[in-house]
Amino acid sequence: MNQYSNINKIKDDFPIFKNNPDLIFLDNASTTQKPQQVINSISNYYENYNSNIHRGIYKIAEKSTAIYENTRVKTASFIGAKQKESVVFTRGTTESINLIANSWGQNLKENDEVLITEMEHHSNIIPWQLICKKTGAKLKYIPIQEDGNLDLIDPDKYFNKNTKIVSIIHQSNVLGTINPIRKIIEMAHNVNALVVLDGAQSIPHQTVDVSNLNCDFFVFSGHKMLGPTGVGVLYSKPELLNKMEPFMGGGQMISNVSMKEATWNDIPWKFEAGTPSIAQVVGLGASIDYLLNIGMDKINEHGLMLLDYANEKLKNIPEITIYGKSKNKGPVISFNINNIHPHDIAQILDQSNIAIRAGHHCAQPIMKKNSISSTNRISFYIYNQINEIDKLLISLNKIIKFFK
Ligand code: C6P
Repeated sequence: MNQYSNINKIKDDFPIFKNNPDLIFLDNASTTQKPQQVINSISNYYENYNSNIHRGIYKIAEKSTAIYENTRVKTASFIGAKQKESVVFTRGTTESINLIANSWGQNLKENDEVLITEMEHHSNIIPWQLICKKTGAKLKYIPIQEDGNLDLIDPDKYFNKNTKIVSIIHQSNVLGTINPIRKIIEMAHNVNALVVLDGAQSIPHQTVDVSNLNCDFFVFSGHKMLGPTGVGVLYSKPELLNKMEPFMGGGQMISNVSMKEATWNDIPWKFEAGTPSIAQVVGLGASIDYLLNIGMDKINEHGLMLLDYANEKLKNIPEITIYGKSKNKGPVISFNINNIHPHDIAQILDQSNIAIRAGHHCAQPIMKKNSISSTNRISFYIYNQINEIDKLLISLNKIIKFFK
């Protein structure tokens, strides 16, 4: 038993809920709120040892360097990476995928194939569209079925000797679907393709072990797992990172620079150009401590309990259509209400201090597949409670009545 054995107490750690006592925050897939422990770690850095890293030969600079590098070790352990050199700090999932597409993507040639899926976030579509345009490689999509699962019935249609990289969302930010990544990694490796896993939505809710999964790249953002914005992670195997060219130049990513050329620092620093997001990395470390203190299994269980509760209630409202009915889902529900625009719904809910997301959720291919332009989306995290879902349902029922 630790102080978090009572999940209801967790909310007390989040100052935003003290400052906004009526706030019902159901937009956690977009970004999560921050516990006092994370906020304190960032203020502590600025108040007590603010300094650049890897540069200063004075006490506070040595402290900030040590904490930054210790967070790399902590992050490696959090995701099951065997070496700390596998962890590159970026500004977020989007930057991590752009790094892979630009650095590793330089290997692509005409007729090579990049395989993604119809349920990707734009951050896992656009970087590949850009590099395919540059190299002449083809971008192929695994389709989504009616139920929100990927159509993997005939894998030979998608995985073949030309497939060089498979970049796939671990848990959909719209449908909630948790993809069968072990099977996908196996199918990709059978044709010698590498696998990028977009873990932006999975890492906040479940234990991910990159070594056990044997994925080649794993990417995520700090701000969706109680950490600050402006920090993310790119995990890869050292042998791959060593072969890749840098993504951005400048700062500590070099070993030696002459007027004509340069050689590169060792990994992971080869990929960390310029002054990194030091305070944000410190905050990420505090968020990992916070999550581990509660326990990822407990976090997962709580999210799924809320998901089941909300799903049961929403599916019994005839005016509501839910998108994504996979049996293996994370705590996200996208839905529409007959003839009421999601933006109207979100705006009305906001009058009752209920924050949900309405829009295409940066996943327009899913919208097009369902012949819609947007949905409402609710997404849960550790501080959400059943009574908040009940309040949401009361408001939704009122909205439905009003528009009838
Ligand atoms: N999805 C959402 O409301 P960044 O912005 O780089 O931290 O994360 C981008 C990203 C990449 N992949 C997935 C699966 C994501 O869900 C996101 C961010 C937010 O759904 C903002 S659009």
